[in-house]
Amino acid sequence: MQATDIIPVKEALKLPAGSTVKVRGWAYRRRDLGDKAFIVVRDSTGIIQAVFTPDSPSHPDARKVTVESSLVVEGTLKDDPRAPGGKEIQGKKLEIVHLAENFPIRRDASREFLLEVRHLAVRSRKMTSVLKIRNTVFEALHEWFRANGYYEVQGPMFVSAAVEGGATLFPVKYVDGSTVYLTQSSQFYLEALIFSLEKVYTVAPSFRAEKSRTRRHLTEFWHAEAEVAWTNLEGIMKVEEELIAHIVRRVLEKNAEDLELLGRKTEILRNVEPPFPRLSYDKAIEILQGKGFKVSWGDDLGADEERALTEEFDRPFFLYGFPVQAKAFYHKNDPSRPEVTLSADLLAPEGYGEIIGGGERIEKLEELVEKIKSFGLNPRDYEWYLDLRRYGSVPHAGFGLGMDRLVTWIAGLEHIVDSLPFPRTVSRTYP
Ligand code: NSS
Repeated sequence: MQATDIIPVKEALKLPAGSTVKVRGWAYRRRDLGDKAFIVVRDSTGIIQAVFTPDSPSHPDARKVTVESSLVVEGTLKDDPRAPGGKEIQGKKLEIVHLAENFPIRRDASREFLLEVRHLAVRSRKMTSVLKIRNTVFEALHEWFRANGYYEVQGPMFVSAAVEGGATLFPVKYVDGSTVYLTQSSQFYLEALIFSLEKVYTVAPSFRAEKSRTRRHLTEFWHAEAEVAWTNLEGIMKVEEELIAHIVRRVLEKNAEDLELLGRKTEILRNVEPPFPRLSYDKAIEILQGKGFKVSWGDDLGADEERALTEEFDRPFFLYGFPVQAKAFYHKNDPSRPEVTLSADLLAPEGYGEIIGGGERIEKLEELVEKIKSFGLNPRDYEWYLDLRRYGSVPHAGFGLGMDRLVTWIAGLEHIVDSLPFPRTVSRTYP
């Protein structure tokens, strides 16, 4: 390789002092100190400082550079403990590719403003690290499913019936004038596909018209879902814990620098090894009552209750055995205790709460029809789903994992909107 080839900043920082290097990127910081012009160059791999003194023919240009200008810098590497990465480029040549206008984002920018200029804010070092972690999370998920005999499939985004209750459906006026909805979950389509492929998964957006403005709700979120024939609740919980452990291990391996930049403490992430602890809903109610929560058996547990339960654990844990009325109609009731479902949520520790919902499905036609009716729904709206119980029905189970929630927890973020580049919430669809 010739010394003047453009190389990534991260590679440049590894070379010995005296090397000639050429890097390109954007001006992350810019200042003059006496007659020296300093430019910190940022590329996708890191940042490096370049200094231009008056003896360089590029010195006048270096003084003109504005924050976020795109540029190519060439010079000699020098050790400098004060510079980021411990090295500095003594600048010889500077090519300004584009002189940026006055960049609107300042250090004291408010959270709301940063969301308004998200198309620019995604350049921040914090956001870059989150997106690198997110990339590993998605990559590791595919890696695990593929290594374990799953087929990746795709369901439709336009659907005609609710999976997770009518209250959060997004109606869309369809081309023929009818009303259809954006999907809340691909579960029913995955259930149809286990009859040929047995083990399937998908990663796709799901849509929920959530009115709740919380730190963990998006109106459009990335949903990883899996469905497995011939298995039960215990079987699917094993799948979930193996999958999550694999993803976390990969992030620890690949994103140590990003976790550090985000100030993420990694002790808890290192605890993420199967088997995960299991807490029954019954016990959870006792714990919550002991902590002074006004909850009684049968109630759904909200974010506050979940947060209180996470204080009891230093790793992800399963909450199982939810009451029938607290879970969607498709969950199978426990034959030995019909008032509870064969379902489990996986909760992340440190206050984060639910990241997965899953469980066993009803495989008998009559039982499913009865349950649909008992939820006040019309079996006719679920004709094709009922068909799956008419032709070679089998016991099966599955789950849905909120990828944005998973990234939020792994990266230790305060709010789900920071786990993806362009969040969609109750109050935001721009940029
Ligand atoms: O409603 S879920 O608990 N379950 C389902 O949708 C099942 N039909 C999935 C399945 O078994 N195939 O949602 C699953 C997960 C949940 O644990 C969250 O992590 C995530 O999806 N989720 C969300 N993330 C972000 N924002 C919103 N609004 C949201 N809703 C669910």
